[in-house]
Amino acid sequence: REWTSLKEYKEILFEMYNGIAKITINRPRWRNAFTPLTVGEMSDAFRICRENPEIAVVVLTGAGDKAFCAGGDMHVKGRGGYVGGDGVPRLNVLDVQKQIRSLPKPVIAMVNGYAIGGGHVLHLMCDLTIASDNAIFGQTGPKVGSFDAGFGASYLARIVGQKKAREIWFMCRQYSAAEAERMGMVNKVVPFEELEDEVVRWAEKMMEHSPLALRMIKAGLNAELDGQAGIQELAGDATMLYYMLDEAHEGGRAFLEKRKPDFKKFPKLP
Ligand code: 2NE
Repeated sequence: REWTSLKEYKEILFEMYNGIAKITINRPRWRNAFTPLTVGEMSDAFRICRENPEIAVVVLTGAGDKAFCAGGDMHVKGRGGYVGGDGVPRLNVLDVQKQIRSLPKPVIAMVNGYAIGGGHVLHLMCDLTIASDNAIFGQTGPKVGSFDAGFGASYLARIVGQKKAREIWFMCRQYSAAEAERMGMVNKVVPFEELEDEVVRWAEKMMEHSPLALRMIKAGLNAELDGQAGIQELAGDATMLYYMLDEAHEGGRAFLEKRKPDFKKFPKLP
């Protein structure tokens, strides 16, 4: 399979194949732990995934055969956040979580090894998780002086239930791919050598389906949990669809033509 590079970065790879974009955290020496730069680059790539109409499905993964992502890079964890080249502490991974959540296209986590801490939350945020049989999942926050009480807590609990979510955070254990699948946070486990093929198969299957239907379903599933922000997403999609109708254009045209709009001709469906 020939992936072509979409943009060059320092700490991630950003590639595309047949309508599928792949974002790879590329710091295998540190189990793909992220720095503010890694996260800034991911944010830029996810923005491009949203904007580029050629991209139908996005895959998030880690380089190598050891880790998907081991969370924030502890070497640069300072007071107030992870410190980047500009000396400013940040927790910009939370912005990427929101980007994945609101991206109007399916995002698949291709978990190829450890998904730990903030890396575990990243896989949770993805719409689907396909894991290789060597994948290991877990939170470490309370052990290493951190926590994610946002999506990392409440969305985790929505997926695995309150008791398991509390166990995962309070005990800081590691879970096998099979256990994660049983808990409902992994869609499928395959041998490591088959991981990418399986993910591409899932992506291509979704690409046979109506992109608008997938978009609306994702927004609807989010809206139930995300309060006003979730309703805003769903409402934005409703507005987009409305703008596709003559009824919406009549209003705009009438304004520009300095006449009263004629909305009477439009159907009032039951
Ligand atoms: C991931 C894990 C379990 C892998 O273990 P193993 O035995 O396969 O590898 P090892 O030897 O621990 O790691 C290999 C190298 O990667 C570095 C290690 O320090 C080691 O470096 P050297 O000793 O060879 O020099 N490395 C691994 N993870 C790193 C990290 N996160 N930051 C910096 N360097 C890292 C094992 O490595 C592990 O448990 N890692 C730590 C996982 C962790 O606690 N992550 C932070 C959680 S907090 C967080 O991510 C977070 C949050 O809670 C809330 C908001 C945002 C972020």
